[in-house]
Amino acid sequence: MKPSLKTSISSLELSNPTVLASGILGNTGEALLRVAKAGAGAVTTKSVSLEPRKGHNNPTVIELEHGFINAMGLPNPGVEKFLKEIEIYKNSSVSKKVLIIASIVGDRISDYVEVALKLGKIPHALELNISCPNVETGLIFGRDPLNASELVKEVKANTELPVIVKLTPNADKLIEIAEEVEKAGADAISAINTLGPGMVIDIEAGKPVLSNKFGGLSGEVIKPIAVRCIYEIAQNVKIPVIGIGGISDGKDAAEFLMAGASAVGIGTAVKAHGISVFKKVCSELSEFMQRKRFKNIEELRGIALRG
Ligand code: RRO
Repeated sequence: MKPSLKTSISSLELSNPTVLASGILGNTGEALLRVAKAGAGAVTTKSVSLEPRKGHNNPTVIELEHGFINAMGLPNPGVEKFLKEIEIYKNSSVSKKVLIIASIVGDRISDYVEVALKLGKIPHALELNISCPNVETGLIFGRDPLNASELVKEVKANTELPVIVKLTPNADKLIEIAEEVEKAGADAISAINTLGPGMVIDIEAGKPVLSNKFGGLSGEVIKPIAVRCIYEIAQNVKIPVIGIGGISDGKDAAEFLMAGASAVGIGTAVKAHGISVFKKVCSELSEFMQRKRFKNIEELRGIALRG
């Protein structure tokens, strides 16, 4: 019999564990619908802020041998405008089966709260992005357990939606932060955001390639760090974890699930290989589970923690 790929993240039921990670194809309702129809179990929007943001000047993304480096600088049209895109998604019947997670970001707690209030119950869940390496304020919450905890408490007090908190690998107190956000009421954790900051220099021009000079690394190159982060987070909290970082095939997904993740976020691989990656990851994961006689995701989840 074919294994079941169903999974859940808090109250969110997913038909399979693949989730479109924030930042790729998450700018419009139409693009999010394309990803949902291509087989994702859930989709996450690009991070949205209270006011529109232009982002950094080009070049903002560079392809490397085994990944990407980006310093987009949070470009987005602001929550008022973005709400319409989420509504486009919600008005499609696909949204009943493939849930939409709104990634939100701010410079201060009141920004996150206002964005959450404006979004109301339109998305199915909120993801608090406290981990963007490309803006000064991105790490105020992501690197400090107390700030992260305060933020989660305030947002939780102002929304009825499940709250997922996206953590950064660029924090020396990762475990403490995970524990604090759990205590503050977070419903789930997603990890990791991009690694860094890193830098690439154009040796012909003798200057950094990114206009922002520094950027966050994503893709295959960061996978072992991401797996370790998920393993350590899952060892220390009970809330579900969405594992993200360099996942592009069924084996990668199995690795994150074994490290304790309940679902897997896919971002850079969509950029590199297209939206067929969701079906590919699911069919390869299913084959792997069948070969190893895992009947469902729950049997696979966290076995490396116990092994
Ligand atoms: O827009 C960005 O520069 C960006 C964001 Br919000 C993020 O969370 N992670 C990232 O690598 N880039």
